[in-house]
Amino acid sequence: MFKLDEVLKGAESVAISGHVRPDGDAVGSTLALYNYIKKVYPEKELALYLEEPQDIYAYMKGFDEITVLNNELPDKVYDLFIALDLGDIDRLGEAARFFEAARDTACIDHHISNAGFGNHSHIFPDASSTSELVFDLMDKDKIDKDIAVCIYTGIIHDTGILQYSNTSRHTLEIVGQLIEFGFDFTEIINKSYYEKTYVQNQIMGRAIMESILFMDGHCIASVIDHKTMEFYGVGGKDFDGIANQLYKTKGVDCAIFMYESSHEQLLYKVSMRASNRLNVADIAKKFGGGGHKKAAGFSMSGTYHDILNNISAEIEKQLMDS
Ligand SMILES: [Mn+2]
Repeated sequence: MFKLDEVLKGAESVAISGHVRPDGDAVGSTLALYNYIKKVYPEKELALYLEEPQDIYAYMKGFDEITVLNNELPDKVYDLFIALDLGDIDRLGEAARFFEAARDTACIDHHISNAGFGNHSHIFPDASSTSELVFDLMDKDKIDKDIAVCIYTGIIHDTGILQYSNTSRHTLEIVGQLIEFGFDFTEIINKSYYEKTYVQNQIMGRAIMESILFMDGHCIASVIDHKTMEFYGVGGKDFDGIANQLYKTKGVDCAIFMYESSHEQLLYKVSMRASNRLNVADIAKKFGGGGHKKAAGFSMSGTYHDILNNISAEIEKQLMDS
């Protein structure tokens, strides 16, 4: 736990970043903090580094000021680097170089898999989102409508629009304070959360159609291979919501969705969703990934069937213990 003002004090240059393949919470929390520091400490040199965010988030202030991570980054040493919404430095991607070079480092996060890193850490696995933690750290009088929109976005994305069990009374009280700023929250939910492109809907349909039920109907799994991705012209960012949709299947305790992230290396990106009977954060951690008890992910190489067998063995162990 730390005080934002104290961590920022003395830092003339500050860099902020969130996890690779940034989701609503990663984009929302980093932009909220970026806008806040820019407003409260205009004298500080400030940069926000992220992997290219989806343009569904372009309504947030500061979106155009994000430095998109690519291979031509400056050799810059920041006084302070703040990592948000990630449980492991590896999840910073190319921004890790700034973290390693920085004179001082801080971490704000809510992943249960976060063992703690950085000189200052603010890690609360019970928090709905990093955006909620960012709100807690801010001086409430200095939050404006633009900052509120960013925090709101992060909270609704990480709580499945205030429905997951990570939604607390505190979360709802924050949301109550945020909507008093008078932004169009219905529009934010529709455009950034529900809206899908035609091919995104098609690929979700395909994943559901070809899914398989196993373990007596307790598990559901689906895979999208490289060939199918090429056919539809889709990539990692087009699969949001598929694991959640699979999980909605009646009787299912665990949903597994994977896609081939590298055909050459036979590498799959795996997303898992689970009921109270399982802790998929533990499974993800075992395979080098991370996340939350009910939603986690990792990458694994091998064939689809090998990977599924590896995961199934872990699920079986947990179901037997539960
Ligand atoms: Mn998050």
